[in-house]
Amino acid sequence: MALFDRIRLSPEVAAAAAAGHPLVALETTIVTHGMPWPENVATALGVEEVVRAAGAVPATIAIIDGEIRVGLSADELEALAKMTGVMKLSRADLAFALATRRPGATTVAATMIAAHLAGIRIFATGGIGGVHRGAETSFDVSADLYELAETPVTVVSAGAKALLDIPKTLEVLETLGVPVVTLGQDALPAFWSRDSGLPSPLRLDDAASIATFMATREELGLKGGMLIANPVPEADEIPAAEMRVHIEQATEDAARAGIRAKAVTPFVLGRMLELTGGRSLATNIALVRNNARLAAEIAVALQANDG
Ligand code: PSU
Repeated sequence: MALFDRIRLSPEVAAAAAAGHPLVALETTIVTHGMPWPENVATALGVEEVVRAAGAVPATIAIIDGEIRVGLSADELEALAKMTGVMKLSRADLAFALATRRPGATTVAATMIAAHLAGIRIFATGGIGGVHRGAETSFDVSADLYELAETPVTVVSAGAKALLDIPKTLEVLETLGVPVVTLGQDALPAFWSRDSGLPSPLRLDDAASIATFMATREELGLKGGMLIANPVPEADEIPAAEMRVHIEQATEDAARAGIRAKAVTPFVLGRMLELTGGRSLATNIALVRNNARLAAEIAVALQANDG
């Protein structure tokens, strides 16, 4: 079976690709494993609108009926958001879901692979996976980091999720040659909070400069993507000092419950929601929307450079 039999573009995405319009890839693990119903589907649909309003076309990615679907209808998105037993797919099991026709949501790593196959260079998410706390004994390091080193897609995030070991995550990204660029400030953001307490390796101040940096890496023939860290808007942030207590509690709870590997991030995000009385979810929604806007602006700037 040829590659084109495995990928199906929605009519909106196919028309945009044919016309050379800016496209932004969006993932679905955040829908199936990152947020509860019904906020998950409302957020996903709202994020698509943010991309459209900023002049680009959203391409939400999932695995349905043995195909990589690039662009979902509202009904398809809602069905996926309600479904139980959806696989959380990364590089290791993306093809497994296709081969066995299991429904699958794409993580950052799998979305990057699918976006690249579809010719999309920019992708917006909430926060990437990274090196988990205690990785020195658990070896739990997200495949997202290795994908950033391999696949030429720029990922717009609010930083690595604060539940991770952020200094170790930065070290691995540096070793792998992945640029980490924070928008508009010197400090690396930490997902729910604007300041991780660590300096960002690189800083740029607008979408056009990010597009120029991407083009320069392409000119040099450097493989892999890059990570953009876009601080959550001030009005929506929860300060790091306040989050620290909840993160410690949630990770302790995960360890006590014997939660491991792929299940850790969804469990901890769910516990954070309870511990913060819903505030972590409101902040998560705000930061994803903020990232979608920036990703669309970068896609528009890239197209202006190309044209
Ligand atoms: N951003 C969010 N919520 C999420 C994710 C990102 O706001 O749930 C997902 C992404 O799909 C990312 C995954 O790839 O969490 C990381 O999972 P892990 O830590 O198991 O690699």
